[in-house]
Amino acid sequence: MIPIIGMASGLGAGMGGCSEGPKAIQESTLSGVEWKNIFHPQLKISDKKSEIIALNKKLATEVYSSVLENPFTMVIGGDHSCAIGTWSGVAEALRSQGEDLALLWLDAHMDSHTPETTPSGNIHGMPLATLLGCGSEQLTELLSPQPKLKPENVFLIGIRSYEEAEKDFVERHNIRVYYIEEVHERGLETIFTEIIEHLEARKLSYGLTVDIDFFEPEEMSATGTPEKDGIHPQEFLDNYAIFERHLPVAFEFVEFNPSRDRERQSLNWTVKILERALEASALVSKEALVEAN
Ligand SMILES: [Mn+2]
Repeated sequence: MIPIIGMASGLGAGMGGCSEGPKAIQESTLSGVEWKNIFHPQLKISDKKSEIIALNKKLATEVYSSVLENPFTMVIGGDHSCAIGTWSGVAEALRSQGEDLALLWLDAHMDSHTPETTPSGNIHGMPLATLLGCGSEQLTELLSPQPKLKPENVFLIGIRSYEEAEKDFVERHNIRVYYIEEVHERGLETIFTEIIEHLEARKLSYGLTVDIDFFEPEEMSATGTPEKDGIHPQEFLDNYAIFERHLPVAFEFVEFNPSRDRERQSLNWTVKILERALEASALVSKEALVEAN
C-alpha cells in the first residue's frame, strides 16, 4: 500500500471547486493506496492566508514523516498552493539525510509570482517562488528557515500562460523552462529523458508536481484555468516508463475540479495517471522490502 495524502482546499485559487478533488479520487476506482489524511480548512475562517499557512504546516509535517518512512508518497490537491506544504516536507526530509530535492513542475503556468507581483493575490500563483525562498516568511520557512529548492534543480514543463513578472523571476533565477512550443516540437519522451539522465548522473532525488491544466483541456476539462494547446494525457502515460529508470520520491496531482468535469472524462484520465505512477513506484517498494529482508 502506498501512502496518499489529500489537501481538500481551494483557498489559494480564484475558483474553489478543486477542494473536492481528493474526495472524488478517494471515491474512484483507484486502489493500492492507503489514505493517511485529508486536510480540510476550518469551517469558519477569519482570513484565507492564515488558513493556507496552517494547512500547509500540517501537510508539510505529514509529508516529512511519510518521506522518511516510505520510498514513495502521493499527494492530491486542492489548489496548487499545497505544493508549498508538500515539497517543503519532501525537501526537509531529504535535507535531514544530506540530500537536495529536484522538482519537475508540469503546468500551463509558472506559479512564480511573489506577493509583490501577483495581480490576483491568489496563493496558487506563488508556490514555486515560495519554495525558492521568495514570499511570505510564514510560507517560505515551513519546518526550517532554508529555501526548499535550488533554482538549478527546478524544471518547468508545458508553460503557455504567464505574466511578465513571472518570466522575469524565472529568468533571474536561471530556471530551465520548457515552454509548450518546445514540448510539442521535441516531444515529452526527449524532454523527460534529458531531465532524468541529468538527475540520474547527479544522483539527485526528485519529485513530480502535476497541475491538471498541464493537459489539453479538450481531454481534461476539470480545471478552473483551462489553457488550450496542452499535452494529451495519453502522451504523458506513454512516457511515464522513463521515470522507472530513476523513480521519484513523491508525486503530487493538483487543481482537479470535479464540478468542471465532462462525464467523468477528467476523472478517468486522472485515475489512469495516478495508477501509472503507483504501478511504477510499487516496483521500488517491493525492491525496498526485499533489501530490508
Ligand atoms: Mn499550477
